[in-house]
Amino acid sequence: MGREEKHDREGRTATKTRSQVKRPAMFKVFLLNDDYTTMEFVVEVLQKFFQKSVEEATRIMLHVHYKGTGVCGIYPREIAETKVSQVIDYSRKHEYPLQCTMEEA
Ligand code: TYC
Repeated sequence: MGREEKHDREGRTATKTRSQVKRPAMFKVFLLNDDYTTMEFVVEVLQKFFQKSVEEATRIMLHVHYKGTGVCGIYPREIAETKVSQVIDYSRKHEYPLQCTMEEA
């Protein structure tokens, strides 16, 4: 019995510790395909805002082009929101309709 009690107490302590150091919610950031944004521009965006190499950026761009959407990265909420705004603002400035969204991972 003594052993069981000790086991239970340890379990409760571990649970409490975990809840006190909760990891932040993470969000996937997606690019959406369209018929007007150039492939070169999408590769540039992936390098500029998501720190991708030209090879990785090209792979992601082609995935989005053929599948309709694709993940560019996974970030805490505020960083994901900033990436979405940066991509949309930069694309508008260059007169491209490129869309970027996020959803909880
Ligand atoms: N479909 C575009 C084209 O053929 C290229 C493209 C890829 C656009 C990915 C948006 O997120 C995108 N020019």
